[in-house]
Amino acid sequence: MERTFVMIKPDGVQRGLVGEIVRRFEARGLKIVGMKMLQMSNDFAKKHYEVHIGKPFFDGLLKYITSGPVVAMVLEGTEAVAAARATMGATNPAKAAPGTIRADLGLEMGRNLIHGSDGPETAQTEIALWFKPEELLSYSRTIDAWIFE
Ligand code: IDP
Ligand code: MG
Repeated sequence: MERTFVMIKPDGVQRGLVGEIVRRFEARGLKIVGMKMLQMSNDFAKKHYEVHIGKPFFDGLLKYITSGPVVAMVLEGTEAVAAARATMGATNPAKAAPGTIRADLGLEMGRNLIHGSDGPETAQTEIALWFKPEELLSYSRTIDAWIFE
């Protein structure tokens, strides 16, 4: 089983879309193994988005991501990283495939509602940045046999 990191951005919280977004991951079968709400500091946001420092959109991204509370979670399941990215849709909501979170709920790149790790290695780094080991739970659900073969 793979784990990935997903975060509902401030626009998702402000627009009352936390339930709608979490619902889509749960409906797909992904298991929530960690979840918390917080407002990112500038320093923490720079750590999270370190790879984007210096890019033209970075200042706007920093302002956006620190502008209000976010909901962070770790999801577990078969190919969780790729599955979560597919459920989120492309970075630009205007070009994302219909049926994805970004296409169905958003329009612009700088208000694209959700972050998700882009690969298994990034997922491990981001999970370690956001969660202490004791904040992640291993448990089984009675429905697991109907989701995992
Ligand atoms: P991702 O979130 O799909 O992995 P990244 O390229 O890692 O996309 O970019 C991180 C975030 O930075 C995006 O989700 C988006 O919010 C923001 N971003 C990226 N490119 C642009 C841009 O050209 N304009 C405005 N915001 C951008
Ligand atoms: Mg990214």
